[in-house]
Parts: sequence; structure tokens; C-alpha cells
Amino acid sequence: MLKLYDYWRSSAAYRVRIGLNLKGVVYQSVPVNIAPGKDEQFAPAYRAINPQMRVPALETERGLITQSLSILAWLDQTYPEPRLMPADPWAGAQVRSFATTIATDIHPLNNTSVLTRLKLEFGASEDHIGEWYRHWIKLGFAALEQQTAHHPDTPYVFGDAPTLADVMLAPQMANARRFKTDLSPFPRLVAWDEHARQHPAFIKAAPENQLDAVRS
Ligand SMILES: N[C@@H](CCC(=O)N[C@@H](CS)C(=O)NCC(=O)O)C(=O)O
Repeated sequence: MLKLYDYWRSSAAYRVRIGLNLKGVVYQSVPVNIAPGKDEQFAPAYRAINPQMRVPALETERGLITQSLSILAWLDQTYPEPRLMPADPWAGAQVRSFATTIATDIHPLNNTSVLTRLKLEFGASEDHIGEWYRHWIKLGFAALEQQTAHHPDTPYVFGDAPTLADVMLAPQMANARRFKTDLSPFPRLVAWDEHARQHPAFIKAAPENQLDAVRS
């Protein structure tokens, strides 16, 4: 069985949980508590598994895959239905562009290790960290809202079924709400996220529905 190194509050792991659930793939969740003070990602046992010391990581029959986008691409190729990526190259590029804005231009700047460094090395207060966090979300979401302004009125970002774009959007929206970001400038992103979160695969993957959330 696939083994997912996971953490309930990790939005990158949340993406992979959604992908696995959409594909109907059964997996075992192995929680790695990355909360500041717990820091299980830095323990030798986990470092030996994933030298990058981050979650998610997926243990497969052929070995480990790190990086949520790589895991999701592997899932889409290994379990082709339902597709996360449109077959059409141009449509695929649009979906990948949306997803990459979140994965590479928003999320890494707000990672736990980045926030901890801002606090410990540069003396940033909780207020400053909150401002920093919201800043990168607002910048990225503003671009995505504008880029999708011409989209038809569909339930998901790119049509009638979830794609990689929705898989990336819902976890980033969860982070945005957690840090009390004003989402009023992004009505379409909010509507797509609200719709996606009604889908059983998204419900099952939600942070509050993970076993380690209950234990925290
Ligand atoms: N680019 C990676 C990001 C992974 C990542 O940064 N995960 C966070 C949790 S969302 C983490 O493990 N943080 C631990 C840390 O910063 O020390 C991916 O998409 O998988």
C-alpha cells in the first residue's frame, strides 16, 4: 500500500491527499509532526527517509517520491482516471500555470521554516509575520483572479470537474483563512474553493478530518 508522510496542517500534503482521494487510491497516512517545537521533520529517522526534511513524501513500490507536484503528476500517469491534467497541451499549460503560481510563488514564501527564520534571525513580530504571510497570498491570488476573469461560469476553475488547479487552490485557501486574509477581492477563487470543498475527495482530505489533527 502507498504510504504518505503527512501532516494534517501541511497544505502541500493536503494537495496530495486530495489527489489520492480523487483517484480512489487507498493509502496509509504516516504523520510527521512539523509543528514548531515538535520538529519531527528534522529527526534523523525522517531525514533518512526524506533528506529535504519536508512533507509530503510518498512511498511507492519503486521508492520514494518527494514534492507534491511530482507526486500528483505520478498519480495522474499511474491512475489516469479521473484526469487531473487536461490532455490538450494548451489547456494543460493553463492548469499547470495556475497550479505553479501557488506551488512556487506563494507557498514557499510562507513555509514554516521561512516564518521561523524571519522570527528568530530577523526579530519579526507575530504581526509582521502575519502581514508577510498575507502579502504573498494577496499578490498571487490577485494574479490568479485576473488571469481567470474570462473563464466561463463553471463549478471548478477549469470546467465541470476538478483539475490540478482546484487541488492546489483549496489548501492555499485554507492557509489564507487561517491567517485571516481578506478574500473579498477574489470572489471567483472563493466560489471555486467553496464548491470544491463540497466534493467527498476534498472533504476526506481536509485538515480537520485527519487523525493527527484530533491528536494535536
Ligand atoms: N515544494 C514542496 C513544499 C513542501 C513543504 O514545504 N512542506 C512543508 C509543509 S506545507 C514542510 O514540510 N515544512 C517543514 C519546514 O518548513 O520545516 C512540495 O510542494 O511538496
